[in-house]
Amino acid sequence: MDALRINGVSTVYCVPGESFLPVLDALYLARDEIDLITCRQEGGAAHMAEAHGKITGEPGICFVTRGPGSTNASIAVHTARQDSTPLILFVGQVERGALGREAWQEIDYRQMFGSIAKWVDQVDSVHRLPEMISRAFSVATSGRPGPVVLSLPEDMLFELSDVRDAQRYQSSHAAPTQAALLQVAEAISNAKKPLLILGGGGWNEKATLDIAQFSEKFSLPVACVFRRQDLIDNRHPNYIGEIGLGTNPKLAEWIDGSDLLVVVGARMGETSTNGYTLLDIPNPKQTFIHVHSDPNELGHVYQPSLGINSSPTNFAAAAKELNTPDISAERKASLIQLRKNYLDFIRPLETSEDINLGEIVAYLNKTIPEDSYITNGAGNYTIWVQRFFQYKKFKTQLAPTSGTMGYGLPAAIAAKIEHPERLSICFAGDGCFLMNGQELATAMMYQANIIVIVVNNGMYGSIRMHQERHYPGNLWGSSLSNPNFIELAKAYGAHAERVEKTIDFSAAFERAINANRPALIEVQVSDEILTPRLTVSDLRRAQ
Ligand SMILES: Cc1ncc(C[n+]2csc(CCOP(=O)(O)OP(=O)(O)O)c2C)c(N)n1
Ligand SMILES: [Mg+2]
Repeated sequence: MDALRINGVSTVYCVPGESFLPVLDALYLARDEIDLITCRQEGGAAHMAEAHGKITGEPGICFVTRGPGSTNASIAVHTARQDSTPLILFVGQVERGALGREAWQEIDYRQMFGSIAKWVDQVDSVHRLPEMISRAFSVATSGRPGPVVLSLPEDMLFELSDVRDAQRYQSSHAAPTQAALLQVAEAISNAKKPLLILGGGGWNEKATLDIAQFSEKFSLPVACVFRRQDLIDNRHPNYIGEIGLGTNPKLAEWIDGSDLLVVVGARMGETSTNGYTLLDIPNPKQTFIHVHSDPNELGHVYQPSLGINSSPTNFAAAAKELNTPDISAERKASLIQLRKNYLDFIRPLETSEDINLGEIVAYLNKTIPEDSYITNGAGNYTIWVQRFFQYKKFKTQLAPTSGTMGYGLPAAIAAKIEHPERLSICFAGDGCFLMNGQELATAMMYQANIIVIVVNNGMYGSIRMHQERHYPGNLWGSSLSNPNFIELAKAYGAHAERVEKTIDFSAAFERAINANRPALIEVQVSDEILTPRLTVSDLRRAQ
């Protein structure tokens, strides 16, 4: 507990287990300084800790029990890995004398988490707790941030030791050389159709402002990769859209014809390259400048014309100091056109349906405070959120690049716990919501007054879309029979109501804000609508 305190921890998420009773007792003794949030399922607890890590840049902390506790929590280790989020998962372990016997609930965590965590280890000696916990903080936050798993054998936790505390952790980050920066400046000055692409982890608010300034100086259009749209204020005149699962075709066209891509922080993974089709592998035809905090990421898939090992924060701070070059009138004009394409793209489309999800998202976009959190999980409903919402402040988008369902609710709760004064709005599909719906109890218990918007289409819509494409008419395994979401939410003690017409949303939303407790709004949508521009009938006609 001293090690956690020294490293600045003020909130711990858990589902308790008998395997770490001494830790619970230490948390009891530290209760004035460290809040303990007890959750209903380790997947919820660990995702809350992961969201805490996303928001604060400091490792989220989660304690779970051995065996089943750890397998439940593993989903968030994967999320933290793909999202480059600092997270420390502490797992109770069987006593040292029984290790290797497949004792009750025993798992070898080094093997289990080996390929998804940045570091997994077991604290076999109580004397080494300060050393190993310090290392966990350094590893989770340095370079490309990520998850650490520490296993705690039960008998070790009962031991006593007289050991000095370690100092607060320091994270280390690479920075660009001056020579590399000058090469970047030269490449951008010579380019006719450049694009700055932002993504990845390890950013902070200052870095997002620095990079925006850099883009202004060099008249660079800026795109953000999948679910990293909050790395620049989307109202900024240089922001031209998201490269994700529903990329604006005009943006994709610009990328294809571009002569220079400056990628800062993003890995350019599968979701940001239209399934590895957007850029040529291993040598993109565009001049490809790749700035990444992990040197192993440079040349991992795409061989850069210039690879720069730097954190996004150090790169952004240095890049904004570069001298402003002369920018051609054509380039300035193309930026204006690209921005216009973006603004056209986020205008909600007409629909004859009772609910226009685009209009609902656009309403929130116009009305809620800039620092409100918007969270989501996975499913086709997220396409509307990501397309029609403009993220305005750093880390207001809590959305898993890992594409995990069930993320939005725990993330919204963690955000509300961290910043009770801000609105925290979770979008969930009917499928997504029930992956972690039990955490509504946690929201109630800690008065985390979130607003959940459940987009109910009675199906795992995203899967239905893929089925219709590949096996038209053979719908199998993707329909849902739902509970009454209103009654369900009310049973938890939440405020709840259903919206069936777009026009009724605003009043329902106002009531949810003023409910003074967690609230759920069910938005009933048709199972005919797959995306803002695609219906089931369209697909069938096209077959
Ligand atoms: C944990 C997890 N399980 C399964 C999937 C596969 N999957 C992706 S989207 C989806 C359907 C989501 O349904 P819903 O939340 O209702 O959203 P909709 O697509 O209907 O809008 C499924 C099953 C996933 N991404 N994550
Ligand atoms: Mg659904």
